[in-house]
Amino acid sequence: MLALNETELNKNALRWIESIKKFTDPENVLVCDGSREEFAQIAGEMVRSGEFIELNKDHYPNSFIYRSDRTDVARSEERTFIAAPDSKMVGNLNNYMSLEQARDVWNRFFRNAYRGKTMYVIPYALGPLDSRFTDYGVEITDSKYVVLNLHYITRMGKQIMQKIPDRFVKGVHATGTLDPNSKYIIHLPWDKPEGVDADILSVNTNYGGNALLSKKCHALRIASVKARSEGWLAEHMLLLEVEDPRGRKIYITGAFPSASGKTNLSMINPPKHYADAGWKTRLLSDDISWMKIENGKLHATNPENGFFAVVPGTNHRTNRNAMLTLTKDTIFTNTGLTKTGEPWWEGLDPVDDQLYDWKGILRKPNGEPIAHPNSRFTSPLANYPFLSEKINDPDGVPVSAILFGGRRASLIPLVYEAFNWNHGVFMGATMGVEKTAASEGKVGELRRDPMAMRPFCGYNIADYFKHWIEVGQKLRYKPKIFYVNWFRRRADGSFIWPGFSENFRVIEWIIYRLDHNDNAVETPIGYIPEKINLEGLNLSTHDLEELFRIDREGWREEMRNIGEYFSHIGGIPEDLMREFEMEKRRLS
Ligand code: GTP
Ligand code: SPV
Ligand code: MN
Repeated sequence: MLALNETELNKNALRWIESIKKFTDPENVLVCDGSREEFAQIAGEMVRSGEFIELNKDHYPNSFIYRSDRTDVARSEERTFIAAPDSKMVGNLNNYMSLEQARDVWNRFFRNAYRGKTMYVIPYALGPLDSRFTDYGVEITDSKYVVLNLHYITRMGKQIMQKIPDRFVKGVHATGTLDPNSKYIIHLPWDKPEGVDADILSVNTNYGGNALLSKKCHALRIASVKARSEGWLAEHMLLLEVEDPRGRKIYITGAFPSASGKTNLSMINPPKHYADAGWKTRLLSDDISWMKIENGKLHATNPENGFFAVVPGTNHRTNRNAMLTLTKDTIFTNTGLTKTGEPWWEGLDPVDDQLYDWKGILRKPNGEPIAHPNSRFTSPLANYPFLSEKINDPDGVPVSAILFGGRRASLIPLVYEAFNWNHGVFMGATMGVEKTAASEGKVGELRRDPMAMRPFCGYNIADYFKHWIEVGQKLRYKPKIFYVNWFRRRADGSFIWPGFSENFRVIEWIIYRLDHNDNAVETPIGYIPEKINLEGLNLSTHDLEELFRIDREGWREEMRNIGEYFSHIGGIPEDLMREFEMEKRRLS
């Protein structure tokens, strides 16, 4: 850690940091250098204060459990705001805040917020160094937990300091009281009210997407606004490299809502018979992709440098590569803990002994989850055993297919393909999904989550749809768009589709469709596979029918619901309305 006068930050950045210091009145200011020594020192302090529990060093070296406040366990969409001069800029799916209100929050909660505390300054880069994809930011925080998470999920510290340009994204986070009713996560993508010099303000929370401002706040909400004005896309998407048996590499992105399978698909291992045939998979991103138009193609990169990923359900059968990733240099948030100092969660082999639940209570498993359903692990990308060679490529990788999808117990087939780009945009824009534990609120309820960006688009979603249409118009080589649903259920509630590595069978069909015109059946909603490799899967004929059945009455009901959703948003671009009308006609 460095004192302010020891850094290589530019004058602008230094002046900004001084002004925040003056307003928040910390005991001292430290600029993070990103070194292992710095990590060890802060982690040591957290172990001594009881904020971190050090795990069993033999099995989990340099790894810790952090228990967040019991009222602060997921992103808070209700408390997330976009502040703008005009509510029309923000749209009906975001929470609008006036610039005056943002200034009030700033004055009420940030003045002297760091009194008696250390103010940490974290200079970070989003994207590979020296790439035209890359954007820079500085997060100021009083939270050691935030500092250590950013060590893993961003490129940060000394190597970044002298690269911070005059204009960078300014984030200020204060842990505050954690009072749930006074949580604010505020974005200021456009004008700032007088006296507030920041793009992101976050207070009275210390959880994930609320407090790690590089992630959803910068890499999605602020970046999406920038992306629109500069003609690119900042998306809540995984990025996967698939190598076929001939050695050709294919890049696939996928937008699935929070806790709906991005990390798992990005870490997929082909089933044995595919691996034996020569198929390989490598990871580029598990959560966010930035995509720019290059020579008429869509090129993608991962702005992040690590994982902040869902833990429950992860095991050697479902996601072996995640298990290999999280066994060192990892921060666990809200998992359980065994008496021998190992993390535990639902999905691991049962333990009959008592263990500590996510609240720290020692008890036997009794049906109440031991790990919080939204418990997470934070690890650096470098821990991952099968990274793409292109992970740091300043040009990114060309995308051939875009997947949309979410949890849907019925109606949506296992996979279907859009007729064309605009139809694909319609599919993404109208994604209806069941809510998960990744954000506060009722789990399971159906809601529209366009492109998995409902909580993350920094501006009016109708303008965002228009932007997607326009990006398509600029692309000479358009990726094909598909919709997938791993989550269709039987009447008894069980999943029909085995999921996880078996999803590779769907990927194989998708890749086949990139090159060929056959092996597809046209339906009113798009193309479904004529044949898909289901060998060795234990699916009944009824299951199979269910996976690909197009229930026309159900789809007409879906269209009525989409109609209401579109009128709620308002201002839907004409091209999208045309897709909607055509889909309704095909279904009638
Ligand atoms: P965020 O990090 O919140 O954005 O989530 P994500 O989209 O990366 O979801 P993730 O891959 O972490 O999966 C969330 C949950 O869904 C985990 O409990 C997984 O075990 C489960 N899951 C993922 N893929 C599948 C699948 O193919 N089938 C089934 N049944 N469950 C899955
Ligand atoms: C998500 O909710 O999509 C996440 C977790 O990736 S958080 O960083 O908390 O937003
Ligand atoms: Mn996510």
